[in-house]
Amino acid sequence: MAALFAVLSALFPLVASASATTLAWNAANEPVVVGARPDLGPGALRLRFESPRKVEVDALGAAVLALRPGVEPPPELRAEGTALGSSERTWWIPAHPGEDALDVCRRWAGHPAVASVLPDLLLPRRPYDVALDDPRYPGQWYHELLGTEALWEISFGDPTVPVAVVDSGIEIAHPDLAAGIADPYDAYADDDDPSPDPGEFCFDGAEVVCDEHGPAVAGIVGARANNGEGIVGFCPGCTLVPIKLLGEGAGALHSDVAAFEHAIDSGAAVISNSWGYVESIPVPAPLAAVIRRAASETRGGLGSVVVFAAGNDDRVIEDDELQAMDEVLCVGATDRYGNPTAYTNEGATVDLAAPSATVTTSHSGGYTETFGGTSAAAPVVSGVAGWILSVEPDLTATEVRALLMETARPSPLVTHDESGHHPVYGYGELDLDALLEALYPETGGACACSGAGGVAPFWPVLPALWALVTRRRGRSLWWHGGGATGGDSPCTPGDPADSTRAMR
Ligand SMILES: [Ca+2]
Ligand SMILES: [Ca+2]
Ligand SMILES: [Ca+2]
Repeated sequence: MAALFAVLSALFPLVASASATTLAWNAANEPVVVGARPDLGPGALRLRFESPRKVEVDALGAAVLALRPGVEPPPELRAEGTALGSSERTWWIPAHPGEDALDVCRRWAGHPAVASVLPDLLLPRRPYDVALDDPRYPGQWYHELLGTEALWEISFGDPTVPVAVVDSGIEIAHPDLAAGIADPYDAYADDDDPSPDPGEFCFDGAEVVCDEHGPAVAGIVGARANNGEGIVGFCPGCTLVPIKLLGEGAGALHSDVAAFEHAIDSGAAVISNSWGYVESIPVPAPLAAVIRRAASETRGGLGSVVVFAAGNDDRVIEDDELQAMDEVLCVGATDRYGNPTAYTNEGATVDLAAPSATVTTSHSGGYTETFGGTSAAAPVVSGVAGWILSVEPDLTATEVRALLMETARPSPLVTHDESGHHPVYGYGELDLDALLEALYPETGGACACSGAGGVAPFWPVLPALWALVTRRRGRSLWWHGGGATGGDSPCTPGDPADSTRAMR
């Protein structure tokens, strides 16, 4: 019965999440017969179970029976049933002529050898593969590489979790983004439409919309799922807060700060950044200050997970740069084989590597298969962070960053140092299997029916779990006070207020 409940829980997650009561069918508590289903064979019925909750389901004209422990199959069972396994502990019994599914059950329900019997229910299965009707989803190789569907088995993301995308123009009317957009802002022009403007980043003087960067990043984070359109982002159920920061030409520092202020005002759970300064400069102090506020003050003090791309200059990141901030999750890019991309920046402050998600949304309602750079890796992590906060909304930003780093998989292609770090891969490659293992230790991963409430209580088990993870990986914990919540300014004042910024 417990197994059946598990199956039913998987089938009807909304109904089944309330309690762990078994489905109480027996001869004394029969389902209601809704009608016969002769189209499904002799004795088939449509049944409605009233207890412990309403479930309406078809049954073939047969029963499935389990024997009590240690009881030999009685001869009359052998005569009319078929064992479902070599152990002969479970049996399938077809209805006699003129009987229906319930008649068979009634005959066997009171038998002293029988532990449980149920009609042979036609329970609609939910496949492990998430059914997706997005036509370009099969081309999104990085979801297959990472096993993202295992996350979506649990949740597509919660619309109460806003993920801010700070980028170039973001096409808020894109058919694969529009339904998820809230609170759009253009920090570059200080208006409320962050869509790319004609002529931006066209490079050939054309006065049409050319810029795909913003839509591409936003799509990787949160393109809608199952809308019959395009692709699927990592957190397709999260809300997207598009913030345009980059336009044609240099932007001013005040717009960088205003972008983060808007993210804070929007209650952003995650702030995704696939941009950086062209020159290696210390992070301007007012920007550092607003990023620290975002990382610690949003969500009632839990903070936003601030993600930055490592950058694409194939150089070492200085410790005082934007993407090197303690409060920032710095993401390098790998290819589909786990090799580092040729351009990805490196250094002691790289936290994590993720695949460069090349297939994504583009401008003018279109799609691209040639997006790239660390710009395409950071939003992978941002989307996953949005997913984490969808299922575990009480985690702090520091805890989410630490969780992602602790569950990252050291690259087998290089040697990580004794603390588990490598200048290119950081603490390793994003590992969604390990992430699920950390969040759902009892179920070992994706299961819509883990625990009675659907989501295992995470926080109480985490310290022990991390001790385990740490032993296994031979590296130090990244915990509160372990360097992830630094309050000292790593930057120097007096930075240029009008730095140019780069994409890709
Ligand atoms: Ca605008
Ligand atoms: Ca879609
Ligand atoms: Ca960092």
